[in-house]
Amino acid sequence: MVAKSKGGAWPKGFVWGTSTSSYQIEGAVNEDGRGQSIWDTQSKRIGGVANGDTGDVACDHYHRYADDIALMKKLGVNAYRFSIAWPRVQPTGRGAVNEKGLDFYDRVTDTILEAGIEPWTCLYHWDLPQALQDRGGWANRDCVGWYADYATVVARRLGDRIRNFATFNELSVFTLFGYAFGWHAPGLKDREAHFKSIHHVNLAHGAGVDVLRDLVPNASLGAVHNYTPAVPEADTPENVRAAHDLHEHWNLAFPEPQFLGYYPPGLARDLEPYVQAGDMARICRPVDWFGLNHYGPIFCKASEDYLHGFAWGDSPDKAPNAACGWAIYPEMFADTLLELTERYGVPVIVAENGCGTGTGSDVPDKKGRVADSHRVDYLNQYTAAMHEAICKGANVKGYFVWSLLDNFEWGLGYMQRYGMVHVDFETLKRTPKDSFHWYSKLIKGGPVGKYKNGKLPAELKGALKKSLQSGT
Ligand code: IFM
Repeated sequence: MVAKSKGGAWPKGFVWGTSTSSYQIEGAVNEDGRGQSIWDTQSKRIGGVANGDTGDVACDHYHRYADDIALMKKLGVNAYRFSIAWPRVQPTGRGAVNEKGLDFYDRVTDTILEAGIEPWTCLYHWDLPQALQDRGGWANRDCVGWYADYATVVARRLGDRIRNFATFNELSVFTLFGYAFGWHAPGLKDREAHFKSIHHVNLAHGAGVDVLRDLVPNASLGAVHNYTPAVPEADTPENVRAAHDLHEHWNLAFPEPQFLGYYPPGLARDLEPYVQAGDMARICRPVDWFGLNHYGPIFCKASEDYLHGFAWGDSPDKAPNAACGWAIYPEMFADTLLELTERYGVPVIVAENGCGTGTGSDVPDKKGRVADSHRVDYLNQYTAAMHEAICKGANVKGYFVWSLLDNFEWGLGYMQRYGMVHVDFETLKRTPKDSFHWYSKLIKGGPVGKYKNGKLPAELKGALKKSLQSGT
């Protein structure tokens, strides 16, 4: 239990970290035998990524990992979450293993450990080998076995030094955006493929947990979910219904079967044709924590233009804004932490939280200072809300800022920056921003800030309640 003090008191052994992912920072896409991923394909497709940006070079972390880990040491984090690129380990996703790819993750792991930082590793942060997509990707049930084989290779190689593994990152994002909305790789808008991908990713999670439990001594396992309130943008029956459906897809599609052994009602109906005898038990394997990625609520609306009838809507006119212009509701973060503690009964690790800003912001001044007060403001408020939730009983054991470095932001390319370290994408020079120094102080026990209690208008609060209570 944490003392109910205003600042500085965090649970003993609290994990303070920062997160990155392979395709977003590594670059070196054609080096040392790496195969192609679906994001190589997506970024080379006209219109696939803003400005035609690609991850070909990204932050060049493949060559600069030692400098980046030295920065983390300076930052003072005790944990670092990174992901492994499946196509570096198995260039065609199946069979032949690429030793040079594994060697890279060996070097990264050893350097992290030498810096006194604990590695937290995610097996899948969206860069599926293209060769597997050519066989249907996650819409093909065989992908479950391919993933289990890949997990086995990684566990055998790194499991002697890494015990914290996430099976997947943001399962609902890459399935929804990749198979239903067409925004992300593999760029599909296919109802059946989307439903199949949800179920197969759930099965792969279960298979991954089994492999890691068998092969990694003292393993600490989980999946990293996005979970955030889905608020109707206006209180109409259509929007309430849309929010209900979005909540099932975004928040519940993966945690419910993984922790509770069943799909939420609407999805259960849609997925029924693909669920075989014994599947729910295969998915529902005991894990050690709930990985939470949370940035802010989604305001949503009904729309026939999207496959499932829901779409992103507008935030309320008088929404509380962070300095970056985002509508922010830190108290909803606190509510989410309490809700997850109660619903799933395992510790929560906040695996991502952070603030993205657009082109033109986060620029070093003449003296080289990057004064990202918008990010400091955001992080201050969200960590204060987390502190409050912990004091009220939320079982939160760790917090990772997204992200260490400015990086390749998927469909937005390099337009949006999330880093506590500025990256000049011409020279690749790294410059710690004000938020880097702020986070460093927080970790050392600096004061917990205050948050402005951004309240939802009563009408929307009512609409949110209706959507959560409505049947399908
Ligand atoms: O950059 C992404 C990350 O890959 C997944 N979570 C959200 C981040 C910011 O959009």
